[in-house]
Amino acid sequence: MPQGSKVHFSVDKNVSKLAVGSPILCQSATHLRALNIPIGKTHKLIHDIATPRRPLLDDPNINRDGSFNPFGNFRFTGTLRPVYPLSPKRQVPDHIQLPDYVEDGIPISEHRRAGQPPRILSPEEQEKMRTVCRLAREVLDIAASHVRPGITTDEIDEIVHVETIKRNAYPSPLNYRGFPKSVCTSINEVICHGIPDKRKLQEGDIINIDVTLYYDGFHGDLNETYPVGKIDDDSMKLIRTTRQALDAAIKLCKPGALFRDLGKTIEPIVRANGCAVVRTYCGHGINDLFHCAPNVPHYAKNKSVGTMKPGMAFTIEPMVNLGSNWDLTHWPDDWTAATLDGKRSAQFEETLLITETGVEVLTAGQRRADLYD
Ligand SMILES: [Co+2]
Repeated sequence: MPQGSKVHFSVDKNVSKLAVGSPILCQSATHLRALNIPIGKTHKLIHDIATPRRPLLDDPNINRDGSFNPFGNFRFTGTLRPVYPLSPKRQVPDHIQLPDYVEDGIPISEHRRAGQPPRILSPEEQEKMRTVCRLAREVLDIAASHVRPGITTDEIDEIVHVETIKRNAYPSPLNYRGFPKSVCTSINEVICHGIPDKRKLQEGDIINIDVTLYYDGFHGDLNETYPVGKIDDDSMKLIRTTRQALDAAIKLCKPGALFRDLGKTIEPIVRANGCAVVRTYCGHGINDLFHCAPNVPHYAKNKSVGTMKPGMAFTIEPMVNLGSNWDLTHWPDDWTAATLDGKRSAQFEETLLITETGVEVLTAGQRRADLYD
């Protein structure tokens, strides 16, 4: 999951605690008043999002099965639409160790340690990073094996959630800054932070699955972009270019290398293939915090500070758009980041550890034939 300038979900604290889809949202206004929950625009908004609708003959935002697009007045940049209602909030059993933001969505320790230099992990902490990153890779690979036309992103979310808990880990995205699901699923023109919903994958789509696990006090974060069935040549080139750019950046990582130099390698590869690097979201430090220093931009001529040192863990996760436009806009859900021109976007992410002699790709997986051969 990239770090960046996400617009924070600005609902009243009492209301934001309620999961979309939670039965309490469908109680009467009197009931909400009795629970001391403010009623107003926000409640109406959440109520609207959480409730299936009856199709009207002339409403293009309501599908025949009662699912619907909750942002009918929004000017979408491409053809993808959200398909609501979201499924109810998934539960986490009591024995799972939880990060600090689970209750209220606020990663308080990230705020507390903001501005601090990147942490150097002890050998024991490095071993914990290895473990959680291996588990995260297992979960991503299982989720990816289910990618096919007809599966919904909510079904992928359920797979990620169940497989994460099977490993006694917590799905880090769940309620992180209020994110409603256990994984990010970003389709076609969505750059990142797509919310799993009832939309079925279609032949020719591309989908990024971004998995983060929290286990034994540490986070492990990775993502990959996959074709759904047969995809067009531009989409395949986009995916391969993005992977190539990440691989080239990883090769630079070693003690003494500068974080600001990674973008200098990524951007020319991307441009040479007729694509653009997203500037709004960056890679990030990762350890007992989900997102922390260093900031890792993927574009050239960035001013990121810092030198890589043994024991630092961070992600590199370039987001690459087809064409020349790197800019993005957010859907009214305040999460989904989509390209401005509606063209497709791809991403790959690995969590890395700087060692005495170079770099260890903690989330490394099997070589994908469709990316290299
Ligand atoms: Co990330």
